[in-house]
Amino acid sequence: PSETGRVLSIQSHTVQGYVGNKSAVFPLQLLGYDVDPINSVQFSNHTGYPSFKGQVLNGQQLWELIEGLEANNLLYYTHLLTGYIGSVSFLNTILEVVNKLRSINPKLIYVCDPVLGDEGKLYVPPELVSVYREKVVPVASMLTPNQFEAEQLTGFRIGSERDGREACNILHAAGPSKVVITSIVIDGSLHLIGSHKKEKDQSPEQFKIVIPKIPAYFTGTGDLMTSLLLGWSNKYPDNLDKAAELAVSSLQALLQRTLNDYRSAGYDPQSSSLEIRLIQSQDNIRNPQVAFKAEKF
Ligand code: PLP
Ligand code: PXL
Repeated sequence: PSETGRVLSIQSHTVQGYVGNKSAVFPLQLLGYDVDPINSVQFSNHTGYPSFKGQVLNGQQLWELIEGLEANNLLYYTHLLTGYIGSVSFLNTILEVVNKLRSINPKLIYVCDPVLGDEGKLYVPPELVSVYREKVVPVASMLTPNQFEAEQLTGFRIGSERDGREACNILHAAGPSKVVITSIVIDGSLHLIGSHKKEKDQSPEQFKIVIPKIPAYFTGTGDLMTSLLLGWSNKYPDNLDKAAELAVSSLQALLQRTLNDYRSAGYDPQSSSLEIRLIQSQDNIRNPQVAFKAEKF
């Protein structure tokens, strides 16, 4: 494995529970990265609860933090990581951040989870879709959409594995050399599809990992998955399949622990969204046992 790095992670913060930076920062630290979090919001809890309170950072305020870092020569990063973004103005400022970081480190890797929605529903303002499609995807190094997001970004309906691979091809043509569609539901099981275009005029190396669907709903798993993919794909830059095996195996061990803990406490895991047992799963993050193998196409 090669060197680790310095990650600027611009995501949500929740006081209680694990989504956004709360879900992404600790795993990256466990994997040996220096992580500098910028909290795009600070909320009491995630928005799936009946209510929440808190503050939202605007694009101007994000830029102030970047200027503060720049004034002290603290803007050298190997990676930028972004997740849920709630407004066009904030997303446009992220684009300025990408440019600024690349002016300091031209090799900066931008890992983008293009959070738009899930299961047929948008949960961001619809104007964000075209900004992601036209401006963000082209500058991303690695993209981790779910099925719905890949469809929104390509305009291509995904109904099969073959469609998933084609969606990856379309996304590669727009910019990112690594694409991981984190979940496509096929015949009741989840398929992750990974795609690495190593050379401009070569077809990408593609693989799938079949994941059993766990009968519960979790929040923060997408954010965790993207952070693990960043962490492992940087350690194995030419083996996206191996990186994805490690990430999926960590995540599945954590989800099983979460489910078991809720069950042994007498909760019905299907009754509401479960808070992931992130801290308790630190060994599964540091040293995942690969239980899910990638199958190359
Ligand atoms: N939930 C489960 C059970 C998963 O296995 C995965 C990814 O592997 C995810 C969620 C993450 O998917 P998404 O990016 O749609 O949140
Ligand atoms: O995991 C995505 C996410 C990010 N940020 C906030 C959230 C959620 C999911 O609920 O509430 C504030």
